[in-house]
Amino acid sequence: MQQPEPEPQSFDRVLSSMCTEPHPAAREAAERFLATNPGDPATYETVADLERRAVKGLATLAAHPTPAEAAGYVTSGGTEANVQAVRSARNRHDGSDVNVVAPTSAHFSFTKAAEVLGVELRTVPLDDDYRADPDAVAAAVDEDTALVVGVAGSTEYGRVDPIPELAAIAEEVGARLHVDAAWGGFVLPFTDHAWSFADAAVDTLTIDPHKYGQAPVPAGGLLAREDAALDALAVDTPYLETRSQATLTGTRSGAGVAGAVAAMDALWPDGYREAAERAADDADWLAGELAARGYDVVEPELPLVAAAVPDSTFSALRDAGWKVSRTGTGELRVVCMPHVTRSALRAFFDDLDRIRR
Ligand code: 0PR
Repeated sequence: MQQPEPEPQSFDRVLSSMCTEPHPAAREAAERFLATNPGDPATYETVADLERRAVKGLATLAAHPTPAEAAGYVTSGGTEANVQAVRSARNRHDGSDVNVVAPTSAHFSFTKAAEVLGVELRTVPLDDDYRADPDAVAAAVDEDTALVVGVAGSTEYGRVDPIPELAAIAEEVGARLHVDAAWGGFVLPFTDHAWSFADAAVDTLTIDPHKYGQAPVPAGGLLAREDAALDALAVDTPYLETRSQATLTGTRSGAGVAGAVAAMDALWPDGYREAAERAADDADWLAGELAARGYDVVEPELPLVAAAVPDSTFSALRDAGWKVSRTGTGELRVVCMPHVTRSALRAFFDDLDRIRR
């Protein structure tokens, strides 16, 4: 019997995802490159060229000093980029008893990295506005610290850590600095936060096209200031035309690479600036509306709003079809992605007000 074609869920009520509707040109480019494998660049030369363009584009966003020469590649997502950053720092560090120091706000991919790579993950407390506390980081590092992690756009509260301070601490003990801008990287260029290669001695950086970059999944991004960071990841590939491979996965998505390039071609910089500005306005509006209803709101820094709502309200919103999620301490979390329109937020408040009556 013929089954109906399953349709992906609509984005109308998705308020907590970090993915979004891809740009139409990105969707189309992804489809064209579905059967290509940038993991074999000597065979799939066009997609390999596109990947160099993707890296140059990402490096431009992240203010790399020489974007055309930046090292990096299009990963399967932020998780792979973060795992690889830890792996690179570990491989470049002298000594075997390596540790990584990260704020407790760091994404759980660092927990995976530490487990897989056999390094110690030292998580340190945040300041009272959910940012990495430089004093706590300074107290946690030692000569075995291979990597200090700063988050530029944290998953739960959208906070930007004090990257220049963290870089100085890393430098003092001979550690590298990794910035996780997986989500924030396509918004931060339009703010005055210090987060990029130009702002501090950043060694590696995660910046994901498949989040705010409006590229199709899978497209994450790993960038490095120097080639040595990627060289430290390379393994020999005896039967390929290319001699070595620095990626974690072997066969990779050419669709992700082509989609990322098409999205950046279409949207950098004006389209991304407009999206970032609209999202910032919406987040401020949302925070104000929640506060006006008496909820404790964590003031948005990037377009992500958290507010303490009762469990029963949260459940009722879920029952009404709203895809909302909660922080570790139970606050409702709304990520103002490009698909989250003001009219969707108004509909959300219509439901919230009905639930509260
Ligand atoms: N770094 C940061 C700061 C992140 O927020 C995330 C994902 C990652 C790294 C890992 O990225 P990948 O998921 O691409 O490997 N943050 C979201 C989260 O864990 C991911 C997400 C995306 C969750 C879409 C739900 C969803 O619908 O919450």
